[in-house]
Amino acid sequence: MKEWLDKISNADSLEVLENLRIETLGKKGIIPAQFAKMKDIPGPEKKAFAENLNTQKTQITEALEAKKEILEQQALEEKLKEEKIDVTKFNNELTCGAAHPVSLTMDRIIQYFQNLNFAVEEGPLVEDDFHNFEALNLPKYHPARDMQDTFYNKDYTLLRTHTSPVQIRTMLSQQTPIRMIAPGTVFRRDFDLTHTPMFHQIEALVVDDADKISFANLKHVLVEFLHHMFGDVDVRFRPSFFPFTEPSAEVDISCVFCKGDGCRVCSHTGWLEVLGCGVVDQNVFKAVGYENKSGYAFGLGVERFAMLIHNIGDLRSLFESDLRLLGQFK
Ligand code: 2U9
Repeated sequence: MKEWLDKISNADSLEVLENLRIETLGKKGIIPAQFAKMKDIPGPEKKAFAENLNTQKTQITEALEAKKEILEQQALEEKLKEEKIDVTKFNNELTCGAAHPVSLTMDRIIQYFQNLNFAVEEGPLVEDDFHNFEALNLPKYHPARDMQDTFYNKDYTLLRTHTSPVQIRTMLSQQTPIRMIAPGTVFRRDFDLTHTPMFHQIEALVVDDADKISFANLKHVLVEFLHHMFGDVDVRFRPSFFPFTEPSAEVDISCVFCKGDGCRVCSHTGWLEVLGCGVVDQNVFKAVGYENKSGYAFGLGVERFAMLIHNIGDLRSLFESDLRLLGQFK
């Protein structure tokens, strides 16, 4: 017995130890062989024999386990020594990070409107029905509230589908005049070539006493803004519909790729749709308790702006963290 315990204690590798385990406790090992002899032991001596055997088995098992732990620890230490990293070594090829094109575009737009004295407001990503829909003249039956478009939580909260609830919160907590933008992340249940379930919007809201704010003010601000972002482009306003604005318009610029001649990007129309806008619907003011006010609002998708400014063809490439794309924006 002592001979086996010595062998275990002197084992110098996990492999040697495993062989010793097989020779002692394994199916054909010495301990099971002793147990097999039990049937030949005379009755009165059986108990003492079995007890002695169990003691031996326990001793060997404990010795094997203890040695295994020591050898594994040694193996780990050797591995760590081999894999040691010399942090003092200088890497001449260290690369530098760069801001993401969506962040760059977002910052540029925010900067532009801050220079025009617009305040930057923020709000929660998890919203409720009132701030995201009801107050924006989106009644219960409106298709934009479909389960298809909105991520609902179990407790009837939802992930905001636009940044408009920020404007609602601002109007509920502040007096006119209001001149603000709401940049931020929004969520919609949409995933295909041109949609991702998370994207970024910047919306703007200007409110003052009735008749002080008109569509003409909106038009001027947007034409100046689009020239700042895209250079010498043509701008056109097309009548449209949004529940929260009346009248409403969608705004196109002449295609930045073909200069209006028609190409694949603009579907051979010569025009690119870049934002939506309108005069704030009176129902929205009613919902926040504003009386005798007028205002304008507009909204844009930051990813779309980033793609047009930086000539990025595939929306999904903005979300793939591929350094070959991101490295171009240093
Ligand atoms: C309040 C009142 C009015 C915000 C507006 C749009 C038109 C619009 C889209 C552009 C691309 C969303 O990211 S997108 O898909 N937005 O067309 N947004 S008017 O109007 C508001 C907002 C808040 C209180």
